[in-house]
Amino acid sequence: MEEKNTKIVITFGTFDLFHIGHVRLLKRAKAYGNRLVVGVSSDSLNMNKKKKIPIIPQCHRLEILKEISGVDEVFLEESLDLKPDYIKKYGADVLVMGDDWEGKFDDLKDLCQVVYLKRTQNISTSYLLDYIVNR
Ligand code: C2G
Repeated sequence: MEEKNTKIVITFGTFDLFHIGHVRLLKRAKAYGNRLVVGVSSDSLNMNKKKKIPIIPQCHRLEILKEISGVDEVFLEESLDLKPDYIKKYGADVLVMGDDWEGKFDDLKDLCQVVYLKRTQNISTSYLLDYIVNR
């Protein structure tokens, strides 16, 4: 049986106002394999989920993620419920998410390894937004 020498990692995010927390999550995620696929949540998914459209439009967020070293492929995440389909479509061996999602994807452990990583402290998109608005 031919040894599968690619280990595919998948992660998901909005990555709005791209910041150091996003960079460190992607870097640590890539360390779980040798190919990193990133699902970037669409503007409409965010409108449905967070009742607000991201500051940076999806086409720019996709382009930014595509240019991050260590990211091998990006795609538009259309729904939170499609993760099993995306994991199968991209042949992911590991799903990596920040620990603000702790336990939320344990039901996917029959499809792939599921890893929650500690978030980077004291930085977030909402914090940046508040800072900019109240500056
Ligand atoms: N993150 C982090 N440290 C921060 C901020 C974010 O490690 N200070 C991580 C999050 O935990 C997440 C990723 O960076 O794993 C992207 O974060 P967001 O853009 O906030 O994405 P989110 O709204 O959590 O994901 O299917 C999930 C959706 O795509 C939305």
